[in-house]
Amino acid sequence: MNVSTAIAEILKREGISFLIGYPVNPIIEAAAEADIRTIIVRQERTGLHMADAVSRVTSGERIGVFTMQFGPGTENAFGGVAQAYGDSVPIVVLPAGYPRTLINVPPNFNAFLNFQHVTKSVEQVVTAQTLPDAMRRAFTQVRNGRPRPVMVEIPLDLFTEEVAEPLVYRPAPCMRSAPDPLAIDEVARVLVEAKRPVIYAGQGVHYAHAWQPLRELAELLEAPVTTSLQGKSAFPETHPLALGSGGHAIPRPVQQFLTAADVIFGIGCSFTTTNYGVRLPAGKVIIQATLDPADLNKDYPIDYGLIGDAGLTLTALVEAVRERLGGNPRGRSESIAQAIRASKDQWLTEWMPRLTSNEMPLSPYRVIWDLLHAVDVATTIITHDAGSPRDQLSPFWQTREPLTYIGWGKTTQLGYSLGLAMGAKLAHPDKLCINVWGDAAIGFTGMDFETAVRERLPILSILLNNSSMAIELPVMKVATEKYRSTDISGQYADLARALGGYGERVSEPDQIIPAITRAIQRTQEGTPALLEFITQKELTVSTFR
Ligand SMILES: Cc1ncc(C[n+]2csc(CCOP(=O)(O)OP(=O)(O)O)c2C)c(N)n1
Ligand SMILES: [Mg+2]
Repeated sequence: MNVSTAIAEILKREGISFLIGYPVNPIIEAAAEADIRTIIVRQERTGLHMADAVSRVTSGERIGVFTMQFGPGTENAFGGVAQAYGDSVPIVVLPAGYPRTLINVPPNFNAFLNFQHVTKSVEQVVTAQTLPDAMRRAFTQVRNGRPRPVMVEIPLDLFTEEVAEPLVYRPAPCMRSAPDPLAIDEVARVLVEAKRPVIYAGQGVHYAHAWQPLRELAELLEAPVTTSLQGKSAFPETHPLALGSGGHAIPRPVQQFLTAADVIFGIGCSFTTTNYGVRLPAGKVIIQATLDPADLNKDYPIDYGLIGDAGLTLTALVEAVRERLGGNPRGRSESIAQAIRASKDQWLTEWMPRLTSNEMPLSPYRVIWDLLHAVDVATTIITHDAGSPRDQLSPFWQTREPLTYIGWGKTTQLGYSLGLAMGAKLAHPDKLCINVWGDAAIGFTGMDFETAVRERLPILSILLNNSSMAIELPVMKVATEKYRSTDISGQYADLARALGGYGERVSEPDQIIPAITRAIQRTQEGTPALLEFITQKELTVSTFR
């Protein structure tokens, strides 16, 4: 068998059932021959975002795979790979390279050289016989340790060369590591002795399927729980101990309880300093439990550390804490729950005029609030885009079930949300998959709405059209006044229809919910829907910085 057929066979053995790509790459044809569904996008970036979502919403159990051509395809893919790297998403990227005679000759784009800093591993295959080894290394890296993109570059002339038969390839193992038992004991002591501990859950909890032990630990310690944006939905946000998620915009209880905490326990998180994460207040005892030692003690000096899988860590901690507590919680939870409720109620009361506003142009907060109440949150997967929509959506969207919110922002590419919703729909056809984005965001990837139509990925796209890059208004005052530099325009419902989907423009508040109902109906019939809400240039966000 030749290299492309061998790759398709390896993908099959790795359980890959769809390959996302953009031509030309012989793997696409070989995959189709092997009955792997091939999904062709309109540009590489969206395809990578789709692969990214497949991995995210399945905790990496189904790895998203993307393939593209040498030169422009690989060059154009950079943003998608960099985004997955920034947010630590495990995907496999299979670029073609220039033929071996040219691959290292300028000015040819060389993936092996250029993707070094946005991949966990990148390898250039130079002989057909080493292809299975390279694929084994890539899948082993993507399934173990810190999740991140891996890449195998295959020079074009290699695809037709022969790999020895029978193909020797076994799927990569997936191993877990557990923290030092002595460190577990010490952290259990610190947590039990803490007067006002707060748990901060990151996306490591999602990848480890550790939602249940997280909940057990929180309930045993009677400790409030917040999450990073990436970790959002790791803990039910309707739980009495839930503070809501972090980010730039946050619910008041997040700020209040982090400020009052004596001990902050980060689980499955990097504590990375980012605009889209909370800053930890000074003077706290910090415990960090993370899979990757490279994240330990990185942005914040920590007092205690645990290295290992979030599930094994939490399970061990639950046991150690339970033992120290003699099996039972200490009866703190009612008063803590009450304080959280009071803080949340006060915060929501402050925001209610915006959340229920009858103004026209619409308040984006009203659109989001109505959306929250119009869908079945537990069976919906939602994501924001960069820009104001992220900060408007994430604090107010209360998740109930794990992996129902795709949060991101270590790097923040406008237009990412469309591919995420499409990839989520690909992995979970039974769920309602929504992206909430602005009119600048759709400018980047909007043409791939056609991919959603063509590939029958009936997502619901919520577009907040304020004819502006509103989030930039405060930093582009003169450019806006002199040259209207933040103005943008478009008729996006028309665009959705022109691309074969369902599109509706909504400008009246009492039409928000009926339009959402109609759009959901269309998605259930198999048609992607885009609702274009005409909104205000809203600049107020729920931030406490
Ligand atoms: C690729 C890329 N370039 C630039 C930015 C910086 N940026 C973030 S939000 C934004 C404008 C967002 O406008 P829009 O999507 O319309 O949302 P609004 O704030 O108007 O609601 C820009 C330019 C980015 N996030 N990604
Ligand atoms: Mg806008």
